[in-house]
Amino acid sequence: MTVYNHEYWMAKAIQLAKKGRYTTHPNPRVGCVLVKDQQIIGQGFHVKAGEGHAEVNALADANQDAVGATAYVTLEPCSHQGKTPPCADALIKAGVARVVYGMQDPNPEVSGNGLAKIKKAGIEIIGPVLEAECEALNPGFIKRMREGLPYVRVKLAMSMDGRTAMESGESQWITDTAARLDVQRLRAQSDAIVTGIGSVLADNPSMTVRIDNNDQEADPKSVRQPIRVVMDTALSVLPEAKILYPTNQAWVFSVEEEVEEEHLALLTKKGVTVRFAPRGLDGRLDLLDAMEQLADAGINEVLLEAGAELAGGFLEAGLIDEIVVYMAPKLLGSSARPLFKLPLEEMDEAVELTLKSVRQVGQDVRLVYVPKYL
Ligand code: AOF
Ligand code: ZN
Repeated sequence: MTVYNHEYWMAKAIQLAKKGRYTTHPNPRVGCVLVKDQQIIGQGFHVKAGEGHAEVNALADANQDAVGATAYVTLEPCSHQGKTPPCADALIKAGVARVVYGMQDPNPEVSGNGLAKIKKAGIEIIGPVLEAECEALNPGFIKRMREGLPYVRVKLAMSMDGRTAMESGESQWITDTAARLDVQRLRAQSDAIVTGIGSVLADNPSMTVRIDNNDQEADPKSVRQPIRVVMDTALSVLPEAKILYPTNQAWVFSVEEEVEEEHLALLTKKGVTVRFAPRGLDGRLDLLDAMEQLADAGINEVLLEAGAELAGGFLEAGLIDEIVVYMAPKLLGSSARPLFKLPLEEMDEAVELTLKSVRQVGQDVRLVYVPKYL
């Protein structure tokens, strides 16, 4: 009999967890396999908040009793009564002999308590196993739990000479269809899409997720629409702007002193959520405060789709966790617009980045960077 190691089974649990990429919000993506005599006897993943957790789904899937089995879970089993009962109790009751976990749950309600409960019941605990891979499943959930902030990805499309639009602002279409499809998936896995009033006034985008029926990865039926958020200091968004529809999923951040009462009443009446943020040190809307408000509302992952000004503001505020840039095989010339507006003069002020991945998407190249200020 081939004996597989813990990493082998945990990798299976990770594959299962990934199936929840587009649906678990605001909960984490979690996978679980139950193994007995080197065979999977049950498997499950968390699909949707309010429904069964991964462990409970794996126990329900088991083709025999789980007495003496090893449970591999990508996240520490929960110990609390949330929308569903504690998974630690379910595993104890099922009689598993061992629990191998991928990472501790950063949720303060759990955070070690699940493991302690299981250990107290005389069950062996092993872990963390493949911790970095398990953490990579939930960058947003983890950041929100640990820091009270969402994980922010900025998506940019640029020419080979690093330009995002012509001087006039004309920007459609720099990248090809394959890259645009990839962006739809990035949107679908996000809880909020954030943009600036500049882009709204210039392009009137809808910023909704449009997943094709033939998409190999994301099922258009289960994909939920992220909320759309406009950073709009003076509340100048027009009530008919496409981004506000449907209005129950649209948010606008403004600075209270700048807002005209009547306009605020009109938008609120339509069902748009208008939130206030204080003025930051530079006199503009405090982006950190706005991001804290989004995290408080359960937003794990933010996709920032903005012009150079707002993208630069996020970068300067230290709020960007990841830069996803699609580079098209085009040259737009020296008068065209850059990716980030940053007031830098000297080489030693340069924002250093770490390259995380490179992939060809159609004729474009997708580059993922992490700013080094993190
Ligand atoms: C697990 N397995 O599959 C998930 C866990 O409100 P509830 O009952 O859905 O609980 C949500 C919390 O449970 C969530 O914040 C996280 O701490 C944990 N999620 N735990 O053992 C799962 N989804
Ligand atoms: Zn649970």
